[in-house]
Amino acid sequence: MRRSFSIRMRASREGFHISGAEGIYSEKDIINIVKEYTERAISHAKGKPDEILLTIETLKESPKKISSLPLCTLNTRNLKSAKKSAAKILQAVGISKRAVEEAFKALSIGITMRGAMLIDIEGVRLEPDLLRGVRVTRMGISEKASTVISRILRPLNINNDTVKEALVLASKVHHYPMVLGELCISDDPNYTTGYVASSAYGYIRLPHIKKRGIPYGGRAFFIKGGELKELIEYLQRTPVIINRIRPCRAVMNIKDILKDIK
Ligand code: WAQ
Ligand code: MG
Repeated sequence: MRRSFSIRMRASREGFHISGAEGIYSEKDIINIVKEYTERAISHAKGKPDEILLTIETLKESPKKISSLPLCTLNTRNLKSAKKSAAKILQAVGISKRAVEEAFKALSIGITMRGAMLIDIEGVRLEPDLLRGVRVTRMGISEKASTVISRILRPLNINNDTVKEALVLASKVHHYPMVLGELCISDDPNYTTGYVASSAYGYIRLPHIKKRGIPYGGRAFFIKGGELKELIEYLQRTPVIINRIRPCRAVMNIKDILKDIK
């Protein structure tokens, strides 16, 4: 078996996070990826880092190969309709209104966690470290699948690292049956599109889920019953690589999305 490596980058200034990236690669790619990640770290819009951490780690198990979630973009035009649509989709997969409200509340108090909240379907927070959350790592996309997704996203004008990396993360997360849904809002003050994801409806982009200028965001994973420790172990440690791309569609409305439950 060919060895795989998890390569991760984290750049910060005075302890504050500036940028990060990660993927799973083979040995021949290491030098190029380190160069690419370093360039990203020193040329981020948030400014120059004073520390760049690079981790290159051999994976002890071969990565699990999975498909990406199907992707689409909702036609939301303002904060109110984006929030309403997010709530509708999350409730359609069995998450209570209270849990959705809890997530929006926690995402609006202005604290940025490094990882995600875990919320049960009734709205109870389950992550062991309430300040840090649970960080998903050890995921990537094969070179072929990356080329395919770029070719699909380009005509939709969304072929950028932010979308691709969020789709890879969500595809890993929602492969685990205990995860029912996800709400994500970027912490970048200029990035106002977020998403909701679920294995039932896929990755649904939500334009205007955030007011421009807000410097915090976050992720909430909605969890149904099961072994929490194993879920966290999967999210943090199991290597997963996307090697097949499912359909990506242009702009849709909420009715059409809720109609075609997979
Ligand atoms: N694991 C768990 N939570 C994370 C991780 C991770 N690996 N990375 C980030 N988070 C949490 C953390 O609280 C961040 O503040 C928050 O998510 C947002 O992270 O298709 O850029 O990296 O156009 O700012 C959505 C893309 C962009 C929508 C998401 O997230 C689209 C984005 P960010
Ligand atoms: Mg960010």
